[in-house]
Amino acid sequence: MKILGKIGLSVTILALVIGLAACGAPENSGGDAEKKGETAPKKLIVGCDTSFVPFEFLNEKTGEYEGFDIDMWDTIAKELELEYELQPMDFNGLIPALQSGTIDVAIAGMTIKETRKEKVDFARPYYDAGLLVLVMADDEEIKSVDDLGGKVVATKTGTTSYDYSVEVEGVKEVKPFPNIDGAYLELINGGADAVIFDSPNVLYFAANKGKGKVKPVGDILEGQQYGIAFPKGSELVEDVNTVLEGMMESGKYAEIYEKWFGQKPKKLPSA
Ligand code: ASN
Repeated sequence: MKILGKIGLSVTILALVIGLAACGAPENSGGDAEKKGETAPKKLIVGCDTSFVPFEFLNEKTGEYEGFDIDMWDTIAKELELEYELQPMDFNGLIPALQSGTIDVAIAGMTIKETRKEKVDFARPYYDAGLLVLVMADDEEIKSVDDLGGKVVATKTGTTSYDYSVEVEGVKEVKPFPNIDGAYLELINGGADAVIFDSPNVLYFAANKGKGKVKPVGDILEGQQYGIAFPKGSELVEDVNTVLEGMMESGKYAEIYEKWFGQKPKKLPSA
């Protein structure tokens, strides 16, 4: 009996040891799965433009991208506990990249329009904009879009400004550039008489890098709204809409807006 008792005890200890080892096993295999990326949270790839002041641009001192769009997305991602990585690219490449799944989100001051809605899904509008004509500071001839007859207009490829420019009556030539900085340079170097582009970008450029060299003329043309774009059917749209609404109610939106545009928004973009 005594011997049996001892054996019984040893068996119990052995069972305990095996049991403990077994308890550790799922943790180990979980670790392996994580290494294979099975349980690790997916890092979203967020496409943005390479240069679209003050929405997204490279801060040459820090080597980091910054701007209104960058702050907007960072706030949304933090709220939704999403990990992400920025992927700056030519504006024209963003929609194809969403369609092919190379990127998961695009935030690039992208105007919501019907033809784009056929290819991607947009969250609710987050910014109200329009278009503006920019000319040289000493230009006495072009006072508005009505004076562009016989003139050369530079703008950015694949944008609403390109679509608009080719429809302006009498324009001699529309020169598209993959990046708006190229269009501004063309104007300053005398290769174009005007630039037509998004009003916040034109105003920012005229007040900063282009100060004293260029001036915006005429009224703001064609009201537009910017939206964050996702691949068709993305489940993120609803969550992002909820966060956007919350940011507009809480004042966080107005705070980010004021940081980049120097004043609180006159009105919030309507959904
Ligand atoms: N808002 C314009 C567009 O979506 C231009 C841009 O560069 N974002 O076409």
